[in-house]
Amino acid sequence: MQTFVVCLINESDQQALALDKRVNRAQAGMGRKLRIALSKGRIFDETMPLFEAAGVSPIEDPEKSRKLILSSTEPDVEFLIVRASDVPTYVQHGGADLGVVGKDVLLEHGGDGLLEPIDLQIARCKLMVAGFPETDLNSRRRFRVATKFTECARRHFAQHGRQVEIIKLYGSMELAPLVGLSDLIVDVVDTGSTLKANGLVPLEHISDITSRLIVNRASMKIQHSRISEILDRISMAVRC
Ligand code: PRT
Ligand code: MG
Repeated sequence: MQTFVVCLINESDQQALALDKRVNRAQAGMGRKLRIALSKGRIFDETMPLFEAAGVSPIEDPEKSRKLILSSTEPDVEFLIVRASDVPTYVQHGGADLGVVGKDVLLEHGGDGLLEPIDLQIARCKLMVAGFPETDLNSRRRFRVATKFTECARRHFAQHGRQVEIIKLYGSMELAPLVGLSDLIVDVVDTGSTLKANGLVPLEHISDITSRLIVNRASMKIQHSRISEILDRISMAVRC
């Protein structure tokens, strides 16, 4: 006869177990190179001058190479090329020790297991509610909101006491109101020209956005001196 043991653990035990797992993963990573997760495109282009000034940059161009792990000018550091929205996940779970990510992605993901020591002050934009110019946000109607930032949108409208229906999209949010899929969108806006080209306007500000350097909390404990030294060099580059 088989015996099953059911073990009930409370929330603080669960958090301690999750931290233990992260520390174990970070310890397992001690023998390997330090990993920095970056996305291609805007973040990569704007991060590189800072990282070059800090003396740590990839020796291959990710736009020309199909490699997802790139060696760097520092023998004990490598770069991981991942999708922008995946950067916090890689860093949170110890697949990478550090990462560069937009505050928009971070607000959406949540900061569990992550430190956010440096505002790199790059890829500046604003997270906004947008829609047609005649929209009255204070009317009592239930708006439909298309966005990839579903958690941010939910929080924002709840804070304003507005009832909304959130529709999850993965891109081209500006299209949704044009075809009647939604009344509003929540998206990042830089120059505003994409909104304008589609007959939309910014209606409400949610948050100013810049890119942040994030660090796995357990990696920071275990490899404190190495990571701090790199953070100091990057902070210096941001200040210059
Ligand atoms: O493309 P993918 O879905 O893989 O990821 P991503 O879109 O998150 O990555 P990417 O590289 O486009 O953006 C990375 C980060 O750059 C974002 O997380 C933001 O923090 C930041 N950033 C800064 C922007 C913009 N400016 C920006 N303008 N991200 C996106 N846009 C898009 C916006 O979504 C809209 O479609 O550009 C359009 C608006 O631009 P304007 O200038 O017309 O207002
Ligand atoms: Mg994009």
